Amino acid sequence: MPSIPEAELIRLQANQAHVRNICILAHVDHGKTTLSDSLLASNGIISSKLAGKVRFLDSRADEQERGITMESSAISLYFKIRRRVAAASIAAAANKAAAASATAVPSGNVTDQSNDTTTTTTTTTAAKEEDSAANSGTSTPAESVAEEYLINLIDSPGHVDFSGEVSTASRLCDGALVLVDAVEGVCTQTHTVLRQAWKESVRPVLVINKIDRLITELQFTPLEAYIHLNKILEQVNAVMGTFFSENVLEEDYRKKAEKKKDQEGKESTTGLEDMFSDWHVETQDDSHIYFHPSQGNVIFASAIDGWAFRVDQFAAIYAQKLGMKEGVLRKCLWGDFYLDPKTKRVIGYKGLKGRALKPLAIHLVLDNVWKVYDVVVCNPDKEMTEKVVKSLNLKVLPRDMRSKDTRAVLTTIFSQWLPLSTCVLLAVVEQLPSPAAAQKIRMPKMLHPFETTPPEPTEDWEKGMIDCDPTSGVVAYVSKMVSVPLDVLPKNKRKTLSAEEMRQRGRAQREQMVAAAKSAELGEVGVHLDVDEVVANRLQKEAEEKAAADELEGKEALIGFSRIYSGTVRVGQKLKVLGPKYDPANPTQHCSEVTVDSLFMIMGRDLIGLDQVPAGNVFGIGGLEGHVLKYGTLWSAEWEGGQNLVGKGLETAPIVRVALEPEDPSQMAQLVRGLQLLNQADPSVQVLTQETGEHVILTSGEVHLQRCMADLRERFARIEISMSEPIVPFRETAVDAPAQIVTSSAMAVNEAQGRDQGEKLIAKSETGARGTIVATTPNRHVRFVVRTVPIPEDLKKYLLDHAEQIQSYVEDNGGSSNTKNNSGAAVLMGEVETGEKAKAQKKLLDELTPLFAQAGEDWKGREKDILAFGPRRVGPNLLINQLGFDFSRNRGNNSNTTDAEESSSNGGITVQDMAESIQTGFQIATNGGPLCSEPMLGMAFFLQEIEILESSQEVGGEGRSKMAVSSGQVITSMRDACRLGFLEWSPRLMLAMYSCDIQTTAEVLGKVYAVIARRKGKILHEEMKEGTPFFSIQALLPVVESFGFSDDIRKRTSGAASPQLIFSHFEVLDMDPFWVPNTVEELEDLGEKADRENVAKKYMDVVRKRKGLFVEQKIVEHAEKQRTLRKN
Ligand SMILES: Nc1nc2c(ncn2[C@@H]2O[C@H](COP(=O)(O)OP(=O)(O)OP(=O)(O)O)[C@@H](O)[C@H]2O)c(=O)[nH]1
Ligand SMILES: [Mg+2]
Repeated sequence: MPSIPEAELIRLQANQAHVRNICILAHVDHGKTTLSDSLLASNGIISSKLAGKVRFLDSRADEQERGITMESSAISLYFKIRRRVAAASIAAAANKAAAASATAVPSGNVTDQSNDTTTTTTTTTAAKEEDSAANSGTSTPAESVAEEYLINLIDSPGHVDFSGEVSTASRLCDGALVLVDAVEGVCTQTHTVLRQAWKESVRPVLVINKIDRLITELQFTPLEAYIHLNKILEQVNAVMGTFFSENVLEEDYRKKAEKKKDQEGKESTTGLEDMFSDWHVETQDDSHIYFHPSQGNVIFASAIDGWAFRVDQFAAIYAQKLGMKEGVLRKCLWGDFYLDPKTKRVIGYKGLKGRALKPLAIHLVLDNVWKVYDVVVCNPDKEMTEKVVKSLNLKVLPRDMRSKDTRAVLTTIFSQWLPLSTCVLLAVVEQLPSPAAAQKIRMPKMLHPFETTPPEPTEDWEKGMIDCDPTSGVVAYVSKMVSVPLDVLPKNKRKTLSAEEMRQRGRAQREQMVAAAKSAELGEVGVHLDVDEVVANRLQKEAEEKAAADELEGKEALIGFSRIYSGTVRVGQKLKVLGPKYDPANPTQHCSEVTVDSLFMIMGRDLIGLDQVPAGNVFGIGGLEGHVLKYGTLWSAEWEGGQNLVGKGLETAPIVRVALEPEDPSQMAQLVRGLQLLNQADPSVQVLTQETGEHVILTSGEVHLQRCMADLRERFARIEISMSEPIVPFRETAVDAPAQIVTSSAMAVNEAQGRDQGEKLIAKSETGARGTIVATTPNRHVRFVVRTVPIPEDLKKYLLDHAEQIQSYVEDNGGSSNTKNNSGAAVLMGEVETGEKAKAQKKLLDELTPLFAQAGEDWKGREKDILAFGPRRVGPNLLINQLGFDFSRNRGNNSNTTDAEESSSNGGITVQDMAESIQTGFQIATNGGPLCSEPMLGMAFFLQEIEILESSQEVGGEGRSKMAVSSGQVITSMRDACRLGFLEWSPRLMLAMYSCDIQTTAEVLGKVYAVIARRKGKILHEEMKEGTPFFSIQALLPVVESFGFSDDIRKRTSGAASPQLIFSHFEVLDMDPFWVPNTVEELEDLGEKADRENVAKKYMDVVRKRKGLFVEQKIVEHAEKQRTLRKN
C-alpha cells in the first residue's frame, strides 16, 4: 500500500470538520500498540503483514525489549471513506451516519445457521472500497462521494508508572478508544483511564480486544462468549455510572448550597419545601454515557489477528436478507432478541415461549466469527476453509490459502472480511467529535471547572476557543516537552532521493563528464572540469553532508507537544508563553515571549515540517526551550492577559528516589545538563539536589526509574552514571503501647539528650502525663513545657485525606498572615477574612470540631488553637496551643493581652517573640523524627507552658541581642523536646506500601503467594474471575521490599502474572525498633541481639547508615582468637 503524501495530510489539517484527535487508552498490555499497528498499516507506514507484530509505535529499544509502552507517541493518519449516495434518494445523505455504516459493511457473511451455505450478495461494495487510501485508483460507482479525514492518534502507555502520560494524552484529544482485554476485563488502569477521560470530557469508544483469546485460549462457545462479553459491558457501564452519579450528586449539592444562600438572604419561611428538597435528587438522563453495541460505540476486536467489527456492519448484511429495516435490526442485534424460525420475525424474550433460541447476536454475529476460527485454526480443514472464503465472497490468493501458518491464513481472511482499520477509523469518524464540536463542550468546562452552567463567553479568546476559530488569536496548550534527536528534524534530515532523482543526478553527472571530456579533447580554454574533478566534487559534497550529520548525532532538541484551540500558529510568529503558575491577576509574572521557530506534524519518531497549524490540531512546536519547562499555555501576543490552561493530571506520587553520580567525577556537568533535559522531557519525574549536594531523581516506580536511567545514559547525558540503592521513604509515628524498657540504643539514638553540667535541660516531666517534656534553653532564658500525644485514628485519617485542602488553605493564608504577623502562625486562629478563604477556613474548622471532640477531653475545642501543621507547614502533625492565651500574635498586634501574657512580658522580650522559633523547632522535629530522621506522621504537640526566665528581663539593645540567641536556642530545644516526647511513647516505623493488583491463573497462584509472602506482603482480597480460569489478587506490599518484585513474579510464574504497583499509603510496622529480647525464653530463642527478628530495627539502621547517623553495632562479634581444634 503506498504511503500517503505529506501534502495530503497537511491540506486536511485546515478542514476542521474532517479532523479527529484521539488517543488510545487502556490497562497495561490490553493491546493498544498492537491495535495502532493495523491503523498504521492502512496508511502504508508499515506492511500489513507485519501489523500486530512489530508494535511500530514502541520505537524505543527498551519498549520493544520489555514489550510495554513507556512513552506516548503520536501519529497522523489519513482515512478516506466512499459514501454511497443512492441516486434516487439524495435525502439519505442527510442521514449521514446511517449511510456511512451502510457502506462500511463487510462483503458478506460466513454461514447462515439454518442452512450452511447461504451467502448474501446484497452488499456489493466490499469493505476494501472504503478502506483508507487503498483504493485511490479504483473505479467508483457514480453515486459515491469520497470523504477524507485526518486522524491525529496518540498511543499512550498503560503501565501505572506512566499514568502521567495518560493525562497528557487525554488533555490533547477529543475522543478516546478505550481498550479492554476480553479475558481480563476491567482492570485498575481501565478504571483510571475512564475516569481521566470523563474528567477531561473526552468521548470514549469502547474496544473489547483480544476476542480471539476467548475462542482459542478459553475455548468458549459463542453463547459463553456472549454472556462473558455482556458481563464486561456491564462492568464498564457500572464504572461510567459511578462517574455520572458522582457528578449529579455534586451538582445537586452545589445547587442546594446556592439555593440555601439565596434563601438566607430572603429569610426563608418555607421549611416544608426545604425538607422535601433535601430528599430530591434531580433525575437526569444518563443513557448517552453508556456503551452498547447497538449505539455503535462498542467495537469487538482482535488486534493481533487484525479484525474488528461493530454489530451494525452485520445489520447491513442481514437487513435485506431478513426483510427488515436496517435501523431496526441494528437495535436488535445485541440483547434479548431472537429470530423466530417460523415467522422469520425478530421477537423479544417474551415471544420465546420456552423455546431455546439463540439471541441474534450469537446467531448472526458471533457464530460466524467462531466458524472462521474453527475451520482455520482450531480444527484446520482446507476444504471447509475454502468453502467459507467462497461464501464470504472474498478473493484470497491460492498461495495465501496454502500457507502452513494458520494464523497467516486467518489474518488474510479477516483483513478482507472485517478489516480492523476500517472498522476502527470509521467508528472514530462517526462516534467521536470533530475539534469544533468537542471544543464547544470541553472549553467551557476547562475554563470554568467549578460552574454548573458556564457563563456565556464574552472575551475574544473565549469565543475563539469555544468556536475553534482558526481566524482568531492563538491559544494553544503545550502538554509536554518531547526530546527528539536533532537529526530527525526535517531541516537536518539528509534528503533521501527518490529513484527518479537519483537517476537524474547520475544523468547530470554523466553529461558533465562527457562535456568535460569533450572540451578537453577540443582543447578549449576557460572553465575546465576534468573527470577526476567531477568525481572529487561529488565525494567532497558527500563528506560534507556526512560531517554535518555526524555533528548532529546524539544531540537532542526539545519539541512542545501541543494542541491548538484557537487561531492559526505560524512559523516566525511571536507568542506569549504562560507558565503553569501564571495567574491572570498578576499578568507579568510567569509569562515570557517566544518566536515560533518551527512547527511539525508528529509521525511517530518522524517529524514533518509545517508552515502553519490551524485551530483544532495536535502538533509539535520548536523554539520553546528555556521558556516552557514541562507544560504551559501559548497565547496570542496581541491579547492582553491570558488564561492558564494547565490542568491537574493523575500523576502517581513519585515514590522511588535514587541518588545519581557520574562514574567519572569530571563529567558532573554533563550529568547536570542531562538531568535538566530529563526534567523537561518527562512530566512525572522530579529532579532535586539535596542539601548534601547529591543529585536525586524521584520516579513513580521501578519501570519508570529504569526508563529514566536509560534516557539519561543514552540520550540526555550520554555518560556512565552510577545509581545509589533506591531510597525509600519511611514515616515515624508513636503508638500508645506499654512503655518498653528504653534500651541503651534508644538512648544513643536519642540525640535529643542535651546535657549540661550534669543537669538535664530537656527532660521528662516528673508530674505531667506521658509524653510531657520540660525544656530550658542552654542559656536558661526560656523554659517551656510541651506534651507529645499520638493523634487519634479518625483525626489522623482526616488530616491525611484532606492534605490537599489543608495545603491550599495554608498556602492561601501564608501570604496574608505573613503580612499581618510575621510569625506566619495562627493557621486556624480565627483570623476573620472575607471571601473564599474565610469559607475554606470555616469549613475546615467545622469538619475538625467533631473530630477533636471525639478525640478526648484534652482535645475538645482545641481545633481553634492549632498553631501549625507540620512538616513543611502542611503535614499530618499538629502543634497546638494549650497556653490559654493567644500565642501567635506579635506584640504590636496585641491589644487584648491576658494576665498570663503580661506577667511574662516585661517590656523586654515576650513569649510571643519565641512563637516563630517554637514553630520552626516543631517543623524541624516533624520533618525528621528521632528514629532515623524521617518525617513524623500523626503526632500532636501541645504547648503547655512557656516563660521567659528572670535573667533575661533586660531592656534595650542587649535584651534584643539576647533574644536573637534565645530564639536560636529555642528552635533546637523545641526540636529536641518534640523528639524526646515522641520517644516517651512507643515509637514505630511506618512503611510506604504499594497496593498491588495481580491477574493470574490458578496453576501459578501458589507461586504468586509465595513471592508475596517472602516480600512481607499481605493478601487483601482474592477473587476468581467468573467464567475464566483467572484469579485477581489484591495485595499490599512494602515499597522497600518491592524492588525486583515484578521480575521475580514474572520469572516464577513463567510470565503468567504481572503485577501493577501503585503507591497506596503508609502503614505502621507494629514492631518496636528498639525491642531486644529480655525474658529468658526470648533470649534463648532469639539470642542476645535478635536482629534477624527485628525488621523495624533493620530498616531503621539501613536508613541511619545511609544518612550517616549513629548506628549501634557490634562490629567485632566474636572476639576469641580463632583456634584450630585439631592439630596435626
Ligand atoms: N491474543 C491476542 N493477543 C493480543 C491482542 N492484541 C495484543 N495482544 C498481545 O498483547 C500483548 C500486549 O500488547 P501491546 O500492544 O504491547 O499492549 P499495550 O496495551 O500497548 O501495552 P502497554 O503499552 O505496555 O500498556 C502483546 O504480546 C500482544 O501480542 C489480541 O487481539 N489477541
Ligand atoms: Mg503499548
